[in-house]
Amino acid sequence: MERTFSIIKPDAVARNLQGEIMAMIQSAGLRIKGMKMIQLTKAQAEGFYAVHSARPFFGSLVEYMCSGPCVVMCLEGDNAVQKYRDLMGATNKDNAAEGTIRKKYALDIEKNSCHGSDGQDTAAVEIAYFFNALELVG
Ligand code: RTP
Ligand code: MG
Repeated sequence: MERTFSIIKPDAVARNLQGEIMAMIQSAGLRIKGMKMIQLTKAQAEGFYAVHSARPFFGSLVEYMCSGPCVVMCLEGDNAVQKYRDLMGATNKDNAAEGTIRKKYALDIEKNSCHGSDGQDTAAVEIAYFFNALELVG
């Protein structure tokens, strides 16, 4: 069993799509081990996406991620990191495969409806960034 971290991003929550995205996650065999709705502060979004701080899109990304509520989740399953990356599809919806969350719901390359950790190490850091032990079920 492996864990990954997911965000249903503000563009999707604004369109009330969190239930449909959670259904896709659960249908893929991933279990939700922790979940909450939050609105990120600028500092929290900058910290979360610090790896992208030198990229030209960083300021816009941070502003967008703070623009409304998100749903953050800890997901668990076999091969959870890759399984959820596959379910999300490519960053740019134009390159995302049929049946993926981004193909179905993303608005553009930035407002792409979901985040998923890119490795087991980053998953552990990201889960700990948003959840304490009492907020995760075993
Ligand atoms: P994420 O981290 O959110 O799961 O997405 P990802 O791995 O597929 O993509 P990444 O390269 O890590 O980029 C993080 C987020 O930044 C926004 N982005 N905007 N304007 C642009 O060219 C651009 N490129 C990326 C997206 O919201 C992307 O998910
Ligand atoms: Mg990424």
